[in-house]
Amino acid sequence: MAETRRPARGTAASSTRRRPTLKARTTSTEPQPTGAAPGGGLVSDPTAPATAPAKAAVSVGSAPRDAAVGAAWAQEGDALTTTQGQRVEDTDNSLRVSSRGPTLLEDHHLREKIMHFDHERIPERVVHARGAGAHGRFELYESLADITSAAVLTDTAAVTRTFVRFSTVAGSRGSADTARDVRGFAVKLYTTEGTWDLVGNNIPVFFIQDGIKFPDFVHAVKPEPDREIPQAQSAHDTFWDFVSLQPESTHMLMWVMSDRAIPRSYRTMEGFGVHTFRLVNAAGKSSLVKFHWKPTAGIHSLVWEESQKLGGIDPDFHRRDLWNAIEAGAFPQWDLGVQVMADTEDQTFEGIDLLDPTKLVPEELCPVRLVGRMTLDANPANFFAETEQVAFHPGHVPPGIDLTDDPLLHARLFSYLDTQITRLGGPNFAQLPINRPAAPVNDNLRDGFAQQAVHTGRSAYSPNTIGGGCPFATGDAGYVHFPQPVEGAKVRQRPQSFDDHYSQATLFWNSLSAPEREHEVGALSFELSKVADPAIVARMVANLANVDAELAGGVALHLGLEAPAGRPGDDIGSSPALSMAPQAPGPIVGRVVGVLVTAGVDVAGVTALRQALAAAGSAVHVIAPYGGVVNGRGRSSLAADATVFNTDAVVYDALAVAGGSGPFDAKSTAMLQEAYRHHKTLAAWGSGVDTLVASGIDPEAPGVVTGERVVKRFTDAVITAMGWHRHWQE
Ligand code: HDE
Repeated sequence: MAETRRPARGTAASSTRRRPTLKARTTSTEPQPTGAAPGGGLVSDPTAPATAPAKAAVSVGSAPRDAAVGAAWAQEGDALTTTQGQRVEDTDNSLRVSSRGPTLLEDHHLREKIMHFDHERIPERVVHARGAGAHGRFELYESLADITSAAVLTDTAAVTRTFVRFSTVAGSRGSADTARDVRGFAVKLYTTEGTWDLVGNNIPVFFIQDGIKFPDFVHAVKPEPDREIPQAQSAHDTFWDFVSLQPESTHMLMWVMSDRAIPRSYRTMEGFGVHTFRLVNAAGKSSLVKFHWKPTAGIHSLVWEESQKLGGIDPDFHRRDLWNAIEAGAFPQWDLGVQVMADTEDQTFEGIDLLDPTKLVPEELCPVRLVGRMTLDANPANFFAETEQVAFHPGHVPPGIDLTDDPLLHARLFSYLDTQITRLGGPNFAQLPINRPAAPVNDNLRDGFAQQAVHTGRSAYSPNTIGGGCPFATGDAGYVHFPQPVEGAKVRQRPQSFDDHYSQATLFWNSLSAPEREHEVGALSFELSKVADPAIVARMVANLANVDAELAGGVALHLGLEAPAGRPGDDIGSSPALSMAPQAPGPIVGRVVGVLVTAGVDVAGVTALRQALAAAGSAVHVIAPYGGVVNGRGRSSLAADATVFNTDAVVYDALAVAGGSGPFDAKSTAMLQEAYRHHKTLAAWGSGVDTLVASGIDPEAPGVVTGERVVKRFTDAVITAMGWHRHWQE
């Protein structure tokens, strides 16, 4: 599609009523054929030939940005028009009787412009309202043909287009990215056999075992209904009231109070399908499976103080990070992993009930088999059209992938279709460009609000003869549900195997490193200190005592309470895979280093650092005392990316002090001290080392890199230090 957009014209220019010369149109103004599929299929591509079978607007492997950009008719030609294509004379002055008189109702352009504006917003998602998305591709590198017939998991030559939306759960659309919360990790894979939505989270378990409790849980965590406080936070009475009465939430609480709930970036989060799904192979054999997304950039978090400050300094921190990484070509990547387990009669694995979404399967017991890679390589062209209007559904699965009887999953299967009707204004949301499958569509669904398709033909029913029998159901060539035998009485009961609510909470605690445990205690203490009702706090601390005595004791100490006795399980052991503590320095792709400079800076040193870090996928931002250009020695100079006035330490993964610079102001000193307190990498060369020392930073401390000049040894040391992400050793 030719680009026909131009820069906006200035108000002054347009108010002079100068009539711009219209450029020749680059696309045809002839009415487009509305092709019809045999039997009256949906023709979603207006350029499709009139006789072609129904086609989706996008195809597997097509460039995502092109596929996502709206139809040419929406932005055709250079002239401003009304929705009816009438060219607009003047859009800055409404039609009125004399320049000082009343405005005329007759002004259609005014009424249409205001009417449309009045309705620009749609209801935000009832949960997961705040999010950011990106386009990408999925490439399978190991076929799972032994356990599934799904093309997306067997065809190693295919490139499957994807769209991912990351989100927080509790906050409103405008809330801060860095709030303590679970992150949604929803992936739409536009497979050749229909869309597969893997609608997961960055935490492998959930708060409740049965979906019927979800409205209760969400009402408890959302702002309290009388005062609508607090925004995007679980640190309040109703949340802790609910979860303290619900031992089944304890395992998930351990995750949400851990560093997992304050990720450094969407790019550094794991993703989990949470429920156990089913894979079915060509011979009809079923296996049980848990899906994982493993980030190639490592799993990293913020510290709590950073997360709180960033909420004010940059509420878009995660959204910006994702956008910038993709624009810079540092494409975020995840490997898709599967834990495959036999589909036994009791659907348990090593005593773990696979239908219980509050339980995980430790990777040490069932290794994660990595089979493919997802790369996010394009930002959305339009946030509303794509990120806001994307509609996921955990029941969107292609043949070869099937569901289990997890009672949480089953409630979701109802909810996601239902919620879109309110949010997206009717039942035709699957026709929105971002929601259209790559596979051809030919359904007998008709009409409804915002129907986009011009269906043709007389028969929209099956069976028919008038439409030549089309579209016809394909029998075994279509989606066949796994024929799982089911029997039993109708009851409102959960199996006994769902009853153990503490063992895996203890397993999680046992698996954490010392700093991670400290953060867990700190987070629980912070949250419970915000709870006004002492009975709720006491009940919660008593629950924690069933997880671990040290945990409950630590929290009680912070709150000034007596540590209650509990009954934590012994011999639970640990699962090292649950800890985020790196065992070796990892990649630093997408990280940002702030370099403090003043006049006199060693420009060549900054340039060398920038080049070395760029080669490792990281960016250097020059932080100067003022905007514009900072002069270095001789005739050299540097452009400022930020100023000490408009940025802060929490925005960066590491700070450096450039040689030749100084003296620095008090804010710069405070930034260095804060980065040090947050255990980040600090670097300095030449006279910059003196600045570190004068700021009270020990140049010999772990994670502090110093040198005379920016040479390879220095930049290598910076890259290695950043690869640890934090230096917890005091
Ligand atoms: Fe969701 N969830 N959920 N959820 N969920 C929604 O669907 C719901 C659950 C998850 O970026 C809603 O389209 C119920 C688990 C993500 O657009 C809604 C239950 C997991 C997203 C809904 C759950 C999730 C949603 C709101 C309990 C992890 C954001 C808007 C039975 C496996 C998707 C929408 C996006 C969104 C219902 C539990 C993940 C209301 C009833 C467990 C990532 O339909």
